[in-house]
Amino acid sequence: VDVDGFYALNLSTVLDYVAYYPKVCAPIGGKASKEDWVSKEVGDGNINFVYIIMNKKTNAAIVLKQGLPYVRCVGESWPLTQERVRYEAEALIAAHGFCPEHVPEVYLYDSKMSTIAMRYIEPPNKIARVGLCEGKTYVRMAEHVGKYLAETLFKSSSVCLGAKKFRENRIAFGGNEAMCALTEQVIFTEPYGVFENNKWTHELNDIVREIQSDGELKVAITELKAKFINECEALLHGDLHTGSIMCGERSTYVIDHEFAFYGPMAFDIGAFIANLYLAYYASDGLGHSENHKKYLQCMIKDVLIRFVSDFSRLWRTNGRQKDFGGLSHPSVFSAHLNRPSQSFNSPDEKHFQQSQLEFISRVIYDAHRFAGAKIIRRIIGIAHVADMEGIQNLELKAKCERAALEMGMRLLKGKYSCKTSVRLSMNWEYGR
Ligand code: ADP
Ligand code: SR1
Ligand code: MG
Ligand code: MG
Ligand code: MG
Repeated sequence: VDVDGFYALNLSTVLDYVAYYPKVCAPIGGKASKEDWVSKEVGDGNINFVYIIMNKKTNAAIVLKQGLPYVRCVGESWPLTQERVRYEAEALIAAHGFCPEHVPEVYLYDSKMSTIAMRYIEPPNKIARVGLCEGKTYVRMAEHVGKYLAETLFKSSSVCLGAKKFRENRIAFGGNEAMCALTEQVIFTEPYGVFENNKWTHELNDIVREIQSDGELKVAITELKAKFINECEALLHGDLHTGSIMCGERSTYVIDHEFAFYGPMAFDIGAFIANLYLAYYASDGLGHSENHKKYLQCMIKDVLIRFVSDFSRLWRTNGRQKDFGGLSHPSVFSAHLNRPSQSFNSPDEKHFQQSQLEFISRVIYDAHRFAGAKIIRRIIGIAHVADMEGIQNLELKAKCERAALEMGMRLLKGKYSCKTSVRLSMNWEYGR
């Protein structure tokens, strides 16, 4: 092992590399059992290389992810800073701290080699997008992702941390510049103009022309891009699509935090629901049943309900109410935690619920708009999704993609209201 400099690992050197770090190879039996190790490269994402190193006698395994100085799916012509790996490691560690049951543990971050060693998420867990494309239903996924979103977004926000600590954390994650710039380019800019990276099924020429010349859409995407850049509310995952989530029957893990930065909460929520919409609109083309479509629709509703109820509960129990609008008696809230109906008549309780409702409704509203942008980019931008790409009949594929694009346009334009459903989800948590 060259301990001084960087080199790209391969199936053989990855074994020597792992053997060098006792903490990393402990789960697979330590260096002494190296003879029993086998490695494979399983990176199916767009950007990095991921190795699984397994002890073939015990079947115990670890994961080693390495970021090379370019975008994997494009090649060396698209250089990308390896600093992203540091952000990924730090965000994984933070998210594991916020929500340990849904984020793998990090064993090592090595800045010289741009590697992260982490817990292997074992089969039957698999990438959620793969399972959903096969028509699988994950009955706890909405609940788990809703919880993950509430825990990570709340616990990294000023509502939880207070302004001083929040600002310190925001500065620490403020520099993931290259990854934010990549997102700005491929989600908020390119799909709305003439760029070489864009690609789409040719049957969609008319609707793509419409998207690229619709003034209302241009205003909407410009506003969202400004939100993405300016609203530093919480530590985001930054790329929370169904390819960044691994699921089993009753388990859910979020991986791949390399786009992490302090941004608008709505961006993560929007990414997840966008990918459920994509799965929904691909369903007909993949031959799934009406039941599967209903399951996907329910999941969109359920993840939002769970996010709203958990986020409002966390805010009530762990928030810094005294920092908000002169609501100066936090004891009022904690004292009545289990008896909200008795305290509802107090002005502080009413105003507290009102401030939660305004804040959370705005997040959910923006999440739908970001979802619209994320649907559109996955059909006409550089990076498409397996849900649509897996549809063999090209005419059917174009039909599914068109339906998704039409939904994406409606969502991006923000043509709906969500205050009532947010109020209901908050009330549900409070038992009214
Ligand atoms: P990229 O940044 O290139 O998208 P990912 O972090 O998404 O890379 O990892 C690529 C693939 O590697 C995932 O789709 C998954 O199949 C596998 N993988 C990544 N992390 C783990 C893990 N901790 N346990 C098991 N498999 C993993
Ligand atoms: C070059 S664009 C690659 C895309 O893949 C990642 O997972 C992100 O979604 C990014 O936009
Ligand atoms: Mg990935
Ligand atoms: Mg990634
Ligand atoms: Mg996306």
